[in-house]
Amino acid sequence: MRLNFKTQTIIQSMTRPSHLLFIVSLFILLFCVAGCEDEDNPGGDTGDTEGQQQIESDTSAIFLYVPPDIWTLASVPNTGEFDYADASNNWATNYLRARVTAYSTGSFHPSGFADGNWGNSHYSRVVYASELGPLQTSGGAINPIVNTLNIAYFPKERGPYNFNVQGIDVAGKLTTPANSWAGIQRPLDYTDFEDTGIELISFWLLDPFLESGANPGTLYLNLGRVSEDVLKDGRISCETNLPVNGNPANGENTAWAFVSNDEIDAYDFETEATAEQQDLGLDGLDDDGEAVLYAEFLTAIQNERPAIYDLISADPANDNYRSPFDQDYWPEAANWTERVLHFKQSQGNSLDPLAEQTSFWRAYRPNCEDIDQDGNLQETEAFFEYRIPLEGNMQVGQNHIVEIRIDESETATVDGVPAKWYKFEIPIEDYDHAFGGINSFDDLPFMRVYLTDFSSQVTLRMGRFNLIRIE
Ligand SMILES: [Ca+2]
Ligand SMILES: [Ca+2]
Ligand SMILES: [Ca+2]
Ligand SMILES: [Ca+2]
Repeated sequence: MRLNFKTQTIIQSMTRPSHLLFIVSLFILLFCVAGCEDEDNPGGDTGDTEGQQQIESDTSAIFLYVPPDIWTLASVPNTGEFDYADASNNWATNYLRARVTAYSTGSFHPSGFADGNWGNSHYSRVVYASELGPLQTSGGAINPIVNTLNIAYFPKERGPYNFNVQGIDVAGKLTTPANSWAGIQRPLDYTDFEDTGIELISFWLLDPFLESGANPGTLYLNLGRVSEDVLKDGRISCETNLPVNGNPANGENTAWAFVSNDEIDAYDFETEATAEQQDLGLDGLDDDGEAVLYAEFLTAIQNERPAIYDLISADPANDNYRSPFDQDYWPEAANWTERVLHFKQSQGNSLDPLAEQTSFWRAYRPNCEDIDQDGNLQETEAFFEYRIPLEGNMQVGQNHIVEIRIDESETATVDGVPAKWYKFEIPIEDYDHAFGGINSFDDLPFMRVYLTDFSSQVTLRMGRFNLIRIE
């Protein structure tokens, strides 16, 4: 089991604007070690700084897709859509949470897997930059492979910390997948969009329905203040604050978690040995501890869903990590959209012995609700919401779609189906709703991305997911 804590620190520090000059060069180094001649040039050779890249003389892109593990589990959106979203210390807050995984893929091809298993899907194959058209730059090399941010959504799979007995069927699946939701969120480096001239959210989306029937649903983007309190108890859950070496626990249980009373003094695990003790998930509990804190839920499962009691009680919080590359766990025929199911889980994710060989699949950042690392729990929900209904055969002009590209070349075709990409350009000012009284664009410190209304699994594969700054 090998963790590279120095590398981890570098990745974490990427959230800090002051470190970004340092980071851009390190980023190249870091990922090129893992085989990244294929990067879609994330700020690399142009000499640009601050996590952005000049794309025209007066335009630059701020990357939202890197680093991929900066995206963490989202708090429940308090939009009125999801019941009890504003309740505190109440399990009902999470009753509709399903499973989501965010990960990034470039050219990486794990050893030990046949091409047919790894690449024979639009949602795991290599994407060449030519599929998305030329990237206009003011200089520097263009790399041939696009590093995509992939968001896999599983509306039938029970999300972590979802204790809704009535919402789980006798097979352990969620009973009303179209009502489920799940999402991810991240802090932003530039929060004053007026001052920095950020005017657009831009991304390419691979048609999500190339390998499945119609499964319409909705993608929502939130910009502004979204709550960091994922386990909504008014307290910061942070793995690096959990007890080590048998120290008496200076903390207490909420309805959701064991939380420390100490100030956070680190966002990295100190050593591999401390990681082994602290990598317990947002609830701060191992599976035995979960059985105690969530005993009421387990008892109800035993009484009302006895057939799945063993399954559920093995991981009561449903937060245990499994590598997509774990050949003991996944049957050989499991496809990659299935294999990522447990990738974003927070218990045991930092201890993955396979992480070193998995390049962009790193998941070892400690889990912590304080994602902007300011020592405070941001609980306000005040944000602009952008609503993007997704269905088959969308057209230019619909849903902020500005361009459609179909690529019939061999590398972009799977089982006779060519790639179809939609380019979205969403003006920041063209929001669908403003929640929590927000009325200006000068304080937008977070982004949340969530999905709902889908009835079955969907993977959103996004290329060049950027904020566009026009100077
Ligand atoms: Ca909390
Ligand atoms: Ca667990
Ligand atoms: Ca963890
Ligand atoms: Ca914070």
